[in-house]
Formats: sequence, structure tokens, C-alpha cells
Amino acid sequence: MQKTTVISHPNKALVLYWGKRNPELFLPTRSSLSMTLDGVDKPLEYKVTLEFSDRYDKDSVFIDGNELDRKNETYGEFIRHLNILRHDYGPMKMWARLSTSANFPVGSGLAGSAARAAAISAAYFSAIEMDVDDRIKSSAARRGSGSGCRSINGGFNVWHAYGSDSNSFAVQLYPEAYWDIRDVIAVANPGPKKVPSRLGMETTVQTCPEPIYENFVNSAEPNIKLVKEGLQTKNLSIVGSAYEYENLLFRSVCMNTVPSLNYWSTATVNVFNTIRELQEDGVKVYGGTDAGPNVHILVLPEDVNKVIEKVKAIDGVVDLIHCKPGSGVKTTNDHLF
Ligand code: 2P0
Repeated sequence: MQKTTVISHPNKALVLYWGKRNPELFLPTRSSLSMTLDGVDKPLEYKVTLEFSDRYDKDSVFIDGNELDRKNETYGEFIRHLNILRHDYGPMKMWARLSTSANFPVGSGLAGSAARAAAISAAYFSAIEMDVDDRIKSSAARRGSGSGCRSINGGFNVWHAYGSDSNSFAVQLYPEAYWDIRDVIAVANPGPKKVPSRLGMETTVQTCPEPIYENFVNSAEPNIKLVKEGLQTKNLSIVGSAYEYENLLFRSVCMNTVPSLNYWSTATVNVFNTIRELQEDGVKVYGGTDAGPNVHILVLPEDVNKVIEKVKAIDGVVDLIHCKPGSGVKTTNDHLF
């Protein structure tokens, strides 16, 4: 048993996960493909320190040094994941102290839940000194947050829709050093999103008209094939057009959910208008959102300054986070307690 600290990174889906065919096991309705993200100007990091000890007489969770009340929803979410790991990979009967800190807004559509789930999964195996491969870490991260399975590894990762509990994990297509493309996040609102992803996707699965949701599900594999082709040939136009098509499909299933999930704000629309203008000027630049108003703008390093100049002047854009492909989970001795 050892005190363990893990650093993880969020990821941005280029082909999106939005819906579970098994809500208890977090098995997705469609495959997804993502890029793990790190910051260019400053690291984009989520940190977890975890310790099991017989010195503790309860499970405790701290965020930025503040202990969460047991009735707090976030406390419940951390402990739900920890208890699944204890059950599936234990037996582990000791109480835990878990402390986290992130240097980017969590709960706002910047994939904080993915970074959290990946960090907890990796920290768990390290804390109990169990040597497991990345597929098991990824599968265990999935039970915390579906998208978390894609943050165990760096670079570009695919999570296939098929597979049962034990073999539903993400696999790395290319590591972070393979291709330097950028994701400039135009932050329209760093606060919590209107409807959390978990509830949003559940409502979509239950209420989105079947032909629209079915088309979304059936489009995943062809879009993954296109993104893979774009990655293999390092062609941003191919990756970007599949990404923009995904964004349209996602927008459509959200808007056709009852009640409608309109995650966009006026600033989101303004950013997309600017992206179109840049495209008309011949810049290879592509936009998409998550479950929030922030726009993730894909661009090559040589065009990034042009994009930043234009986007930072847009009304309603409160921050820009300049990202590159990030690494997978790593342990560090720089503990939070
Ligand atoms: C994704 N999102 O593929 C998509 C795109 C948001 C939009 O995965 O219920 O926090 O914990 O599995 O992983 C966000 O959903 O949901 C998400 P749960 P999660 O990145």
C-alpha cells in the first residue's frame, strides 16, 4: 500500500461519445476517437493523490485542499468510482483519503470528468501496488466516466463501441509526438454547464427521435475511418471535415432531445462565424464543441497565431486555452498531502 499521486490530462473527442447502451457498465452506443490534451503555454493538468491506510476511519475527498461533505454530489461521484474499483479489483477494505486539484475549469465541458476518472483509475492500481496494463486501467477509468478511458494514454485514442465490461477500453492509435496539431479552446463560459453530460446523454437516448439518433450511431464508424485516414496521412483537411460533420450530428441529436439541449451561446455562434471567415481565407481551421458553449478549434501550428488573433477579439470569448497533443497518465512524488 503506498501513497500515490497521478497527473492526467483531459481529452477532446473528434468522434463523439453521447449515450450508453449499458448505463451501469458505461458501455457506449457508438465508438469514439479523441486527442489527449496538454497546454502549450501552461500545463493542462489534473492531479490526484490517493492513499489507503488503516489510520483512516472514513473515506475523505478533498478538492483544492477543501474537504467535501459526505452529502456533496461530487463526493458521491468520487466514492462511487472508488467503490467500483475496490469491488472489481480488490478486495480492498481500507478507508481512503483522496485529494484532487486541476489547473483548468472542471465541469464546464473541458473534459474534467475524463481527466478525473483516468487519474483515479491509475492512482488506484498504483496505490494498491497492482501492476496492470493500460487496457485494464482504461476499462477501470471508463466506470468512472466513459470518456475517461480515452485519457489513460496520450496522443490519439479510439474507444470501440463493441465489447463487454472487461474489454471496453480505449486503444492508442498514435502517441502525442506523432503529429503536432493544435486545439485552441475558445472559452465562452468557464462555469458549470447547464445540463451535465451524463444526464444530457441519458435524456438523448430516451427522447431523441429514433431515425436521428440511429443516424448518429451509424455514422461513428465511417467518421472514425475518415479521421484515421487523416491521421495516417497527417492531413488536417480530412480530420477537420469529419470533425465538423461530427459536430453537426452532435448538435442535431442535442437539439432533438426533449427538452432540447442547447449548449451553445451567442459567443459560440460568433466563434463559428469567425471560423468560416478564416476558412474562406484559405486557413485550414475546424470547429466543434463538447456539451458546452466552448469551441475547440483544430488548426496546424503554423496557422495558430492567425486564429488566436481573430478569436480573442470575439465578443463573449473570455479566455483562450491553446492545446497540443498531451501525454497519458503519469505518477509523480509531488503529493497533494
Ligand atoms: C466525448 N462527451 O466524447 C463527449 C462529447 C461530451 C460531449 O464524453 O456519463 O463525462 O461520465 O460517461 O464521459 C462527456 O461525458 O459522461 C463526454 P459519463 P462523460 O468526449
